[in-house]
Amino acid sequence: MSSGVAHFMEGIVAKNPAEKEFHQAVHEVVESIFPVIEQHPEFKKAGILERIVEPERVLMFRVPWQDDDGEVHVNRGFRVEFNGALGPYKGGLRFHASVNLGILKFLGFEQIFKNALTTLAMGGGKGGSDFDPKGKSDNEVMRFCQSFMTELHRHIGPDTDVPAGDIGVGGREIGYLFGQYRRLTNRFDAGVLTGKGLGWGGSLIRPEATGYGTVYFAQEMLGTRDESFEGKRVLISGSGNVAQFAAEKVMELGGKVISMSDSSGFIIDDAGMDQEKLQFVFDLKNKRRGRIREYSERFKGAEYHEGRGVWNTPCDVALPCATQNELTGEDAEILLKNGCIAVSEGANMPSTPDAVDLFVARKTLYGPGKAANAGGVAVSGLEMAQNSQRMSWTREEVDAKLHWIMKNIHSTSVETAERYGTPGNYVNGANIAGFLRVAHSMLDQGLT
Ligand code: NDP
Ligand code: 2IT
Repeated sequence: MSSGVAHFMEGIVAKNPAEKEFHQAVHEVVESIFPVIEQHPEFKKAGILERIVEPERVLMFRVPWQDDDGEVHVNRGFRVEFNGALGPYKGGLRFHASVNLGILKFLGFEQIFKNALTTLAMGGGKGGSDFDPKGKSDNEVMRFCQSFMTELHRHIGPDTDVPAGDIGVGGREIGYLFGQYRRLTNRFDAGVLTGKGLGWGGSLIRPEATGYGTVYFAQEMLGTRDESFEGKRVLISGSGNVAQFAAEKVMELGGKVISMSDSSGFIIDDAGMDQEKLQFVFDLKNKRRGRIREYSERFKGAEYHEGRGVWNTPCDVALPCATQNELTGEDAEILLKNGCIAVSEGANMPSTPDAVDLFVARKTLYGPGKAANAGGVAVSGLEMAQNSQRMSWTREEVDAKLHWIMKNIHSTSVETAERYGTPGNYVNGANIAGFLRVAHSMLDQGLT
C-alpha cells in the first residue's frame, strides 16, 4: 500500500469505526484512483476524494411491526443517499439479519461507481433493514414492508431517490412497499421503485437482468481470449435472484452449471443443470422458500454438502452470486489450481481482498461486481425511462439494451485499464472509469 493510501485509510477507519466492509470497499477504490488523483490537481483542489467517501445523507429509523401472534418487534431501517451528482439516488434495499450501517455504506459506495459505469442518469444509494425474512409469513412480511415504507416514503420519489431489491427483497416485497407508498402519498409514482410487477409499471427483463448481465460480462471477458461458454463447467454460488438467472443464461450459451448454494450449504450436480432442474429451483426458492438441500433429494446424482466449500470443485468459470466475502484467498488458490480461467461477480464484493489480489496477479479474467453485476441497476434505469414515457418496451428491446450496456462496461473497463498503465486489470479499469464520470460531474456542480 502506498503511504498516501495508508494515510487516507487511517482517516477513514478513525472516522467510521467498526464499519469494516465500508473500509474494504473504500480501500479497493482508493488503491485504483489515488494515482489518477495525483495526475489531476483540479480533483485534489476540489476535495473530490474527501467528499466522495462521505454520504450526502444517511437516514436511520425505527421499524415497529407485529407478528401473526400480535407480538411487537422492532427493527432498524436505513437509507444511505450516498452521491447524487449523476441523478436521483439509486440502489436496492437489503433485508437480512446481518444488515448494519457499515454494510449499507459499502453497498451504497459501490453503487456510485457501478451506476456511473452504466452511462445512465443515476446517483448512488442503498438501504434496508436487519429484518430477517426467513420463516416469516406473507402477512408478516407485508406488515413489515408497510411499516418500513411509512417512514421511508417521505424521503424518496421518482426524481429524488429510487429504491429497488437486493438480498431478501424481491417482487413480493416491492409490491407491498409500492402499495404502501401509493396509499400514503395518493400518487401513482411508478418511477419511485424499480423491480415492480409487469402489470403495474415493471420492466420485462428486470428480474433476469443482474444474472444475465453477469454472464454477458463473462462472455466478453472470455471473448478476449477467443473462449466462450460452450462446454465450460461453471460454479455458481447462491440460489436467489442473481444465481437463478445467471444459471439460465449460462445454460442457454452452452455452459454446464454444476453448483448452487445457500447459507446452509451447497449442491454439486456433475451432470449439470437443465430446464427441469432450474424450474425446480425457481419454485423451491421463489414460491416454497425452501433450502437448496432439497435439490439433492429430488435429483439423483446431485450431492449436498453442509456449510461452505462450493469453490472446491474443479470448474472453468466461477460466478459468485450470494453475498460479500464469500470467496476467500484460499478459495481463489483452489479455483486457480483447478484451472478456473474466469470469475464474474454477480454479488457485491464477494471476493475478499486477498482473493482479488491473487486473481489480478495471476491475470485471471476477473470481473469485479461493480462492473459485472451492473446489469440489474442498468435495467432499473431502463424501467425508470419506461415509467417516464408511460410506455413499456418489448423483451427483445430491453435485453438488447442490457447486452449493449454490459459490452460497453467491458470495453470501457478494458480501455481505461490500458490508458492508466494496467492492461487487463478490470478492477482498476472499472474503478477509474466510474470515478472519472462522477468526479467530473461533481467538479461541474461546484462545492456540494
Ligand atoms: P436473494 O435474496 O434473491 O438471494 C441471495 C442468495 O444468497 C440466497 O441463496 C442466500 O441464501 C444467499 N446468501 C445470502 N447471504 C448469505 C450468506 N451470508 N452466506 C451464504 N449465502 C448467503 O438476493 P440476490 O440474488 O438479489 O442477491 C445476491 C447478491 O447479488 C447480493 O450480493 C446482492 O447485493 C447482489 N446484487 C443483486 C442485484 C439484484 O438486482 N438483485 C443487483 C446487483 C447485485 P439464504 O436463502 O440461505 O439466505
Ligand atoms: O446491487 C445492486 O445493484 C442492486 N441491488 C440493484 C439496484 C437497483 O436499483 O436496481
